[in-house]
Amino acid sequence: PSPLARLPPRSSASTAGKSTLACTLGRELHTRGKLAYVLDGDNLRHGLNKDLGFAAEDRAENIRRVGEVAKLFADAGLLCIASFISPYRRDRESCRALLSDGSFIEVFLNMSLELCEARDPKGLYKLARAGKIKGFTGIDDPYEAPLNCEIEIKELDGVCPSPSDMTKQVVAYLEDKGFL
Ligand code: GGZ
Repeated sequence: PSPLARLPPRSSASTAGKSTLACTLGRELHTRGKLAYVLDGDNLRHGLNKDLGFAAEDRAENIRRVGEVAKLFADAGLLCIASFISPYRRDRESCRALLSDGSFIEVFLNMSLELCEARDPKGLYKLARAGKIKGFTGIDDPYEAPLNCEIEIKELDGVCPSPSDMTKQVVAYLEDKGFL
């Protein structure tokens, strides 16, 4: 199969399900005998990108490095799953331009702010609403929804699809395009 680099699920911000989907999808790909690796804030923002914060230029640099790392993984023949907010369209498009045609698959987790905020497992929205975190995506920082994503996963009647249903949607796309 052609190398795949996927960048990046949207969330209206945190808690839209991007990390959960990335993890479930990664496991499904491994089960199918594919080499896959998940890039996530948890493994990049504590290491390679630990010098970066959340200002627009830092987010741009975060995603630029993610794209370059994803490209290296793709060159090595791995399926790379990148789950970042990546709120700016131009940053996502720069990553798309790095990769060969068809190998950048943008997955848009189209979840409402209400749904994300209602979950809030780390209490980050609460802190952002209280003004204790500034520049929080969805509260006082923008999210530019994609105009041309390959896959859009939507909430249904105010409920986020299960990780398994989200994974099925991505797997169906990958099968259709011959990656699996
Ligand atoms: C958005 C923030 C912020 C601000 C800390 N805005 O739920 P989480 O905790 O684990 O996911 C969020 C994560 C986003 O990091 P990314 O590297 O994906 O962001 S970007 O692509 O925009 O560079 C959240 C936490 O970091 N977090 N402060 N101000 N999310």
